[in-house]
Amino acid sequence: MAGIIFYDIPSSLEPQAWSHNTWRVRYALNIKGIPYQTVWVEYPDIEAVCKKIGASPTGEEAPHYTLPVIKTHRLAPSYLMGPRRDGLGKVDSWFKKSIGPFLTGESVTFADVSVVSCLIWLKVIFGEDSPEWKDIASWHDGRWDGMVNAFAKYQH
Ligand SMILES: N[C@@H](CCC(=O)N[C@@H](CS)C(=O)NCC(=O)O)C(=O)O
Repeated sequence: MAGIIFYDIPSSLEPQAWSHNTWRVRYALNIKGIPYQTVWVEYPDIEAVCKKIGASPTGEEAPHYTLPVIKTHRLAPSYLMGPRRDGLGKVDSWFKKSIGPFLTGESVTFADVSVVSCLIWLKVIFGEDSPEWKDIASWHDGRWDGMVNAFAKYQH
């Protein structure tokens, strides 16, 4: 299933979408090639649907609920994490051939920087206390958490 649900307002015309506000987002998603699934919401139902999915009102008076709204799914961790673990397994095999703590030995090289940049990215987007980062930190005998920690002094 697409990771994004896009709430749009239907018409009986062809194409079904009509609102310039929602077209702005539909065009943007299509131009970027981002997959999404449209949920059509009749105009009188906009407020109820927004409240149901936890979307914030766009106007403060009343409050006023409007579309477009997009909602992102949390993708199943196995979908995200399996390929990451496999990819890092390959990197782990390179580390195992090294005679030091870093990829090419005792000193940090740009290869380590590339690896740690991906790791810090995952740690930041998932969150330090997230199940996803805790999972990654447990892989390959804790190598990845160790690498991020080894770079802590450069993390500013
Ligand atoms: N600030 C919003 C406004 C969107 C907006 O006004 N959407 C209209 C449809 S074109 C709407 O949902 N109106 C619902 C209502 O007034 O009850 C944006 O630009 O996305």
